[in-house]
Amino acid sequence: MKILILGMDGYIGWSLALRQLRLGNEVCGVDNFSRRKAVEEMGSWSAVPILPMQKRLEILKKEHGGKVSFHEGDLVDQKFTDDVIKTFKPDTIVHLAEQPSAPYSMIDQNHAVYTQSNNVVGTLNVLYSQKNHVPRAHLIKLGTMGEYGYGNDIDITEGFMEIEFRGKKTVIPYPRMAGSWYHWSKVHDSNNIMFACKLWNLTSTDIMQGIVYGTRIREMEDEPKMTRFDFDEVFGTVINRYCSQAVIGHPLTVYGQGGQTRGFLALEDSIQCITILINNPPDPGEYRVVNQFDEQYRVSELADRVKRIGDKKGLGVEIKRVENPRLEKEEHYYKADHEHLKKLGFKPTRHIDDEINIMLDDLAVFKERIQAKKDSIIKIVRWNDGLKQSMASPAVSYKT
Ligand code: USQ
Repeated sequence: MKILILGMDGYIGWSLALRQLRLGNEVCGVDNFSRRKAVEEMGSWSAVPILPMQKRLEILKKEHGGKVSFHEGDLVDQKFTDDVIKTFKPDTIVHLAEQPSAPYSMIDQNHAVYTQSNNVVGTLNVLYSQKNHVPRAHLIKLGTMGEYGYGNDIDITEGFMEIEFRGKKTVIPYPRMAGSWYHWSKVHDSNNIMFACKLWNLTSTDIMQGIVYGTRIREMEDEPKMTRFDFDEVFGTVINRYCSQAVIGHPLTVYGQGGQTRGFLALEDSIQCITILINNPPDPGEYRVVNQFDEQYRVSELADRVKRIGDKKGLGVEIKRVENPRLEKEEHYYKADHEHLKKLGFKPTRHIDDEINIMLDDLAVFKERIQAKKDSIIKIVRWNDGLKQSMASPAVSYKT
């Protein structure tokens, strides 16, 4: 199978490329290296050192020869996107190439506009090129559980819900109530993809993915094959941050009351899910939505788990409640369906405690790198006030 991975240099993109090549598929990657530049803009770097793409490709080519190729470029550039899709003619397009950080999108107007134009325009270009050159391909697009929002008083379904209104029944998209400019960009993408499928009979799976954590998947036995791992306030996600903080003796930063509940999934299982979706496309012309997470936890409970496991390793972990810079509910109802992937064969392989254990050991090796950029752990991007420290334009230039 020919698989186009948009965003191949990223946390999930690189991991997915390793897995698909091992499975014998042909992989073409695309990236504009915006993640590397934006993390640098935040005064940080990946805790796990990652090689430049040219070196990463040399490693892959040694093992997989001509089955891997790569193009540097930006999906916002219509001609670039069109040329890649027209030339490679993928069976499956996995689109991970977006600005993925909620705090980054809340820094100021420039970062909000960059996030939404980059994400929405890039996806629109992919949809047009899919229609023009590979209308029978399967587009797998990374959305987020955050599209539904976290203040719902009712259960969350997978994409759609049946309602009864004034005596009549119908099926409608589940209401989206996102909580950042970033999360809204994913909602706008979902609407555009749903419309494109209807308009042009395209086939797509929109993944509502929870928070992914972990340092490695089984293909990453050697250090040069490991994926990036962010721990700064803006690009690091909660468990990954807690583990990085634990290894350098920084208190774990629980925002507010810590009752924020989210769905979580280990990196290994995220890659398993995307692989299942690649192998099981929906019917031609279908727009399918799957909720992709395994278990749900409160962020304070996660801190307790990291402390318990870290303390057994002699880390003496401290937990600190810090003022929540975000506008979000700190205690809320949360019950979301996640049955589609299980029906397709997904079986979680990782327990969170085992994974935290592995992460703490892996990160201990790179303790000095985390220590060197420890100022990036707390920058304080306030949802209603942005980042006080003056910021220039986003590190990656954007065209409108
Ligand atoms: N949080 C803390 N302490 C920290 C960092 C975060 O308590 O040091 C809390 C936040 O307040 C929030 C929760 O942890 O309530 C999750 O924050 P996060 O930074 O781990 O995740 P989030 O901003 O929601 O975004 C991440 C990814 C994004 C993905 C999303 C999935 O960056 O790409 O879409 O997770 S989800 O959260 O399900 O929407």
